[in-house]
Amino acid sequence: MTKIAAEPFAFELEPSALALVIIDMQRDFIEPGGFGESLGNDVSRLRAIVPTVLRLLLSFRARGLPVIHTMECHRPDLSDCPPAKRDRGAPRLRIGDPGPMGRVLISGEPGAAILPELAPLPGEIVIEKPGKGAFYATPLQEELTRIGARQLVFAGVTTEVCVQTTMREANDRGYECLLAEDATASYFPQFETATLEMIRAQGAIIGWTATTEQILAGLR
Ligand code: C5J
Repeated sequence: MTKIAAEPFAFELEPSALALVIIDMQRDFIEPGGFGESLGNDVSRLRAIVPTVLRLLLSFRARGLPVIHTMECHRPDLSDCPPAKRDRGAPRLRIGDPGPMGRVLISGEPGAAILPELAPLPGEIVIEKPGKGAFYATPLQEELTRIGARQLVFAGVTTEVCVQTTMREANDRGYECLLAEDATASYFPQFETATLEMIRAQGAIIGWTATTEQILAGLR
């Protein structure tokens, strides 16, 4: 059994059951002018992980391993966006409002798209999700069952919101979850650090963490 040097202890790899899940690497969260910036966030921390996420993505593709991309977005009529989500706070732009990259977080709009350098290839699974977690109101569970995935490597943004929510949901469903520490980011460095710590605390209560280098060394 191959092992990945991970925290809090080695992750025992089952390559035939492995998939990469890249969470919400969308223009609206990562590019200036998008939804993330309109909420008052500095998007540069998120932008900085793009080369590392790309490295992970290309490595999985090169090994023929499955890749799943998620996107947080809503239907154009907002029928899947609870008013409690859209109306909260006083952002400059709300979900569905017209912005510099089209309507904010609406499926099919330029801002909701995944960054071009990380764009899904034909055949890769793309999950559009209305919530923070990627299992809620999506076919993710069915897709993972279809491809036989039981171990999930996670990357993407933001660490403490959509990445952590999805990892927790996956952990409850029995998946072994490994977060690529340097291929995830938060607008808030302290939340990123705290999330990594809480995931691996108490004997990997949610899952494992490892660097991209450690993960790729385990895949060799
Ligand atoms: C947020 C996400 N932060 N993808 N979405 O609203 O984490």
